[in-house]
Amino acid sequence: MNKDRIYAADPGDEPFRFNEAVAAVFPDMLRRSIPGYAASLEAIGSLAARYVKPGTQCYDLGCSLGAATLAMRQGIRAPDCRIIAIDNAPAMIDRCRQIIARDDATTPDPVPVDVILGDIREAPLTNASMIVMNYTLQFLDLAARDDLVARIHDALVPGGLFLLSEKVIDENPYMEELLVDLYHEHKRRNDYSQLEVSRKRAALENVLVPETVAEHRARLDNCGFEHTAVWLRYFNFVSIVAIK
Ligand code: GEK
Repeated sequence: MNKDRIYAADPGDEPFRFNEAVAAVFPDMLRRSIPGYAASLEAIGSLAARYVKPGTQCYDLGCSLGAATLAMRQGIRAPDCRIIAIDNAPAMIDRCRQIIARDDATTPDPVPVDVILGDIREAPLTNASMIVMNYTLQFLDLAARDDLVARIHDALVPGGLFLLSEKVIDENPYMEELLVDLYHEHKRRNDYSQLEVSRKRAALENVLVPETVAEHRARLDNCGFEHTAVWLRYFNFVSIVAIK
């Protein structure tokens, strides 16, 4: 695994982008930067085994290198399913296609996967029993979020599942400061320098826009999801499961 040293160098005013340099170190970046990331993938596999229904589609929106797609593929027990993995970063999609092709070659009777270069704000969604957005909604402009989550709800069959993982902000400024501080300490333990942590933070400003857990839950409720629960929280990173 290539080590993420992107912010060891000064990026100047350049905002964070999902380019080739990021794609090349991405597995290491997520493992060291997102507390709970491995747990999110494990749960995606378990939930796929329970919720994916025969003859339906699964979507991985903002798939990057396809880690959640592979977790769904390993979990799915139902026949005649298809996974559609979408990302708008060419560097991610090129590598994702290679990773899925390698998995195709080693998995007996693999669930078919379509890897699509495209914007999830415009992607058609239909006949889905499971839709995953693992740390991706946070990168969309706020105005587009309601519409996409409403379309996700509409695309799900009854009893279908939406898994939403996000970085969040706490409504209590004292707690927000504490959680950010603990998170930065966690990154320091994972071998990011203080300078790397602060440069990445600055580069993500206005690129990753977090909301509160209450805002996420209200959006899911407004879109008509029957049941929602936060099943994972680790500092300011959460994962929510919502059932139609
Ligand atoms: C994982 N889910 O490993 N349309 C399509 N893709 C987008 C858009 C958009 N409008 N905006 C951002 N992305 C993955 C990790 S990473 C999370 C997801 C992170 C894509 C972007 O190109 C990137 O690949 C992904 O969303 C977010 O489980 O880097 O913190």
